[in-house]
Amino acid sequence: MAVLEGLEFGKSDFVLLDEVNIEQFMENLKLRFEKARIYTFIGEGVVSVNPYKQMDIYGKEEINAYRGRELYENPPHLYAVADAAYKAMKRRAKDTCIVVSGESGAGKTEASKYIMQYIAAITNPSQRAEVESVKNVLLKSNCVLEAFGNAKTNRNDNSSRFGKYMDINFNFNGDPTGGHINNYLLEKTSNNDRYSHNAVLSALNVIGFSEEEIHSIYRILGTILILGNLQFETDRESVLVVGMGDVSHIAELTSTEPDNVTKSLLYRTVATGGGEVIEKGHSEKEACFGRDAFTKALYERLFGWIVGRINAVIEVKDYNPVLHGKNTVIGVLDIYGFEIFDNNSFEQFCINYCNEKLQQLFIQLILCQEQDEYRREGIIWQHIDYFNNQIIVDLVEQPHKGIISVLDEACLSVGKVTDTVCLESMDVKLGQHPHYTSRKVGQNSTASNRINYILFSLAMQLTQLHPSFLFFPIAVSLYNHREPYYVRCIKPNDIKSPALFDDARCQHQVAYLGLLENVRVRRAGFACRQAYTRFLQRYKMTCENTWPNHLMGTDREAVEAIVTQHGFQDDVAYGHTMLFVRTPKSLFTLEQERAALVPVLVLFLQKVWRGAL
Ligand code: AD9
Ligand code: MG
Repeated sequence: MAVLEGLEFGKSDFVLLDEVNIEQFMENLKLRFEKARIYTFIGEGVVSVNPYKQMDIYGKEEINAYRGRELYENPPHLYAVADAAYKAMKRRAKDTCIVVSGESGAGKTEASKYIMQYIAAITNPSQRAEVESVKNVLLKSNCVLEAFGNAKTNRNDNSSRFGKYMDINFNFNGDPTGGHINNYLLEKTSNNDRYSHNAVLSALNVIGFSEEEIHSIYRILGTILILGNLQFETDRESVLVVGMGDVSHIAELTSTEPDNVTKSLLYRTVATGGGEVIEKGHSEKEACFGRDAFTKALYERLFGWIVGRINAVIEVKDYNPVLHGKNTVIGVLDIYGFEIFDNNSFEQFCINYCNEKLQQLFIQLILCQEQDEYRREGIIWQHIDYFNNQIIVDLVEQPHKGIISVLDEACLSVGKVTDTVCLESMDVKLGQHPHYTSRKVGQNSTASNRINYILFSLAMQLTQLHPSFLFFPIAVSLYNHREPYYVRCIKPNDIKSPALFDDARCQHQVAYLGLLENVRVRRAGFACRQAYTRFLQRYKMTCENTWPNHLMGTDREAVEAIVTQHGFQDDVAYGHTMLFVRTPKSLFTLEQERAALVPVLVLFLQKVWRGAL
């Protein structure tokens, strides 16, 4: 077990706490943060506390220390998790994914980048040019995506306003052959100047954007900027654009006529009851909503196009499974963290809903599935209670009465439904829900008109653009079939200080991330499991009774023979179809022995083939 660190740094795995309770958990987390130990394991996952200062722990030396090693040989680190996912992919041809979660500013994006850098550093030892170029694009794409998709908020100076699921594809050698980026819900309410123009330009060039494409990006950005500042005025019942110079400028940038611009800003097309299509003028307020929705749509499309363009460069080409073996994947999921502002809009609703979905998946995979598997396999197990946030997810997405469904209904009749009607409908449908609090219009100063604004832009998006959050379930199902590895990020304080561990804030995050339950399940359970046949195949050479073939009745008996010969029978339980191992140390001993035997065996077989034996 991670013995390399002394106890003065606390326990390097929460599983090793003397007692699993919130006091001990918090004490350990705080001690480690204060001793600049920002990572702590929970089994194969890692808890990370944002240090808010540069740490000297991401260099070549650390990369080499973690490369190809077992999880518990080194102190906890992102690299240990990245390496575990990589090994699972390489050794067992498993598709894996690393899910990085935590609230806004907790360090998810930084963690994802270190993970990507680690994977890039340990692959392609022979420096093949085509693999290097894939790695280059994958790494550079972060800079471009952040330049267009991040913004300063009061929670995080470099906040991701989009969710990113980056897949890296590998060949049988374990070298990256390509990748794919899925982006979800770009929040479009801010622009960002954090990224130096030159760095972004150079990244665009490396990725392969042509001069013409880069020029088009700037034209669209110009349009968005001017459009966002357009004002309207009402002159005797009709609505006009203030400042026709801007309209001409937009027309020029978008290669159209000024008339088309004004028309699309001031009118909408409506179908009458008799099937006739007419143009109806906007009110001043509607024109403002339309302008905002259009600006956002343009920005979203630009961003989507950039992501698509990067994907076209890195997509796996000419992959022949017969020649190249199974194409395996590691995904890294970095979504916008849970956030609450003083004024929360539809975006916060979507962001927080996504986070609830992620937590639900974590619960399903780590807590439910784990316990289900023990039950299925007949392993004696004491059930552990945990808060299941399914009830919150239901509040949002239940058919016919969830919040989305109420909003949907209201969207179908925009113009007729007022804020009050919509809120009342929520009260009727959700009033009995234990986690629902009724909101009355005017109850707080920001609520009025908010809903109408939300509905209008939602209606625009639903009918025209399909906001990507609706596709979030696809992201969820994408990683449902993969072996998940978790990085759970914690934000130590709200003032971005490297020296402050705000106990209450941290404890709150530990609670809603379900970390204590995670430790309990992990501790009561078994770190590793393997089907008998697979276990036998891999380790039969380490036991004289099973090599080259066993003569026992069943594979399970043969596995028992291996376990007993290596003396870790007290560390395992036998299920119906698989072996459960409590601590990874036992498997590690077996792995080492196997690694030592493989070359001897190869030599032996070579001699047999040459007829020397
Ligand atoms: V949001 O949901 O996108 O708003 P993130 O992604 O969780 O949020 P981010 O990774 O952007 O947070 O981290 C916020 C800031 O914390 C960074 O800009 C760094 O200044 C700081 N940070 C985070 N992790 C580290 C780290 N490992 N080392 C040093 C860090 N600084
Ligand atoms: Mg982020």
